[in-house]
Amino acid sequence: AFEYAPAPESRAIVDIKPSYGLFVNGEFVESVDGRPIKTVSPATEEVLAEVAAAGEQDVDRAVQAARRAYETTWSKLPGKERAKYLFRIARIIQERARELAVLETLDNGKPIRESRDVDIPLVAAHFFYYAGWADKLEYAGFGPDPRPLGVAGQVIPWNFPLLMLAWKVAPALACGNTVVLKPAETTPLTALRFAEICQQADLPPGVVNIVTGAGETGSYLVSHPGVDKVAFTGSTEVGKRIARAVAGTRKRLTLELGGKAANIVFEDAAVDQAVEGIVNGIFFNQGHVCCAGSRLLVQESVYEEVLAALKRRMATLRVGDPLDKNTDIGAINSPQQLAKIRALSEIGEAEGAERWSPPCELPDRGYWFPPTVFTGVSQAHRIAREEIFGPVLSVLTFRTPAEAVEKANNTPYGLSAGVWTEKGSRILWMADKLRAGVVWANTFNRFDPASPFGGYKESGYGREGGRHGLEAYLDV
Ligand code: TXE
Repeated sequence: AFEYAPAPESRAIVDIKPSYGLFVNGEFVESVDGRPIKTVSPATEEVLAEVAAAGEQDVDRAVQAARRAYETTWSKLPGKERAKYLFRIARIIQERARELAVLETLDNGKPIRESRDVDIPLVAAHFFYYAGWADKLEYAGFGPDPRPLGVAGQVIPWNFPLLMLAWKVAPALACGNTVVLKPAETTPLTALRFAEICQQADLPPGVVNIVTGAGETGSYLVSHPGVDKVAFTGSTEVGKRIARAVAGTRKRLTLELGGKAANIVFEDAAVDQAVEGIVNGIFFNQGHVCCAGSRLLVQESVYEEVLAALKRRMATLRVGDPLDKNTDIGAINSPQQLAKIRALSEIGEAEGAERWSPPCELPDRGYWFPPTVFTGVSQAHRIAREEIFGPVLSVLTFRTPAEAVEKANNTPYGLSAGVWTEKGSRILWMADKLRAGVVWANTFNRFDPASPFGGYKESGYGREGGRHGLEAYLDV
């Protein structure tokens, strides 16, 4: 088998300052009423930098800067002018892709292969895609004269830090809105680097503002009366809290929340291909993926065969240094997330499911969890119902397509699902019955900026990506 040269991507190619301020009105500024917090490399526990946890006054300054930029420049620019800036940002992201990939891997813990081949290329693709829409909004089918909403307050999680920024910032700017974005407290560094990219692209001051910090900063932002639209990706619990905070105001809201996706393998599926999809579905990005295929539903007649092949494949996965190009599974993003994964796994055992991981040596420092599969899982088990958000797969079985649908839909979530079968008619039948925003067939975790993404039920509302992603940022 072909192997990459094991030379790790050097962190020397990224210059990380010891501390960062907030990005307000086109400049890095000191926090007025915040406090310093540290961001740590989850693979080594090394402190990477100190950033500010922005206070209420900091957030207010950022929202005011965004409002001024909205009223004086950005909403007045013709779409083709906004497009020029977005194309410029997209090109700079491509030029600085290596640096961004290494920085993302350092701050988040994800394998360099993923940040290099998935995250950063998709970030650039989103800016290119929405740059293309900026001068064509009247053709988007929303009516002749769509208008921007104003100032967007955007709160994002730590699992795809720069990609979630792109999903939110690119459509907002394309439509003529300005932005105040809060990255997650454990992964602020690529958002701050994006601020530098905005400067490099000569984006008018105040069009993009970045306020770092934790939940408190996020709650100042979403409750600020100067914010016209709130966009959130994160836990269902915080999503509900934000929905309550926004209720009774003029603010528009889109929410992209948790998931508990079923990856459904029928007896006529190509087993090797399905196993690749199962592995990708749950071990990609350490399973820190809202649409992860965390429940495997296998047709009873092929259960033994699929499980044996899955275990053989899991035994080849390499866990370790995220900067090593051979690594498949990197570090768990934070001690809190590791504790949650451990706790739910212990609950899985206590409830009677059988736990298996291939032998694998985990590094001494940092936060790690081995690829893990639970068999003998019933629908009542917590590991079959709750989002674990880690490299942990729960396996259930079914006999008929109807039973597969019933089990797949038996969750409060509805973000994604996967179907593995050689039968085209069955794919269409399943896609029709599954209550999930995305249904993948004979593949998993495929993303494209042209394709809308979002949930049913408690996975949230609104769509990001594609033409539908524009809707969240326009009045029609
Ligand atoms: O999420 P939070 P956490 C799920 C996953 C994970 C769990 C907890 O199951 O184990 O959530 O992760 C900001 N007002 N997902 O605690 O708290 C916070 O600072 C405004 C699924 O990290 O939801 C961060 O920027 N903002 C998910 C962002 O919300 C608040 C991705 C997400 O953090 C806030 C992440 C408040 N009151 C976790 N409290 C997905 N759908 O992809 C926190 N924040």
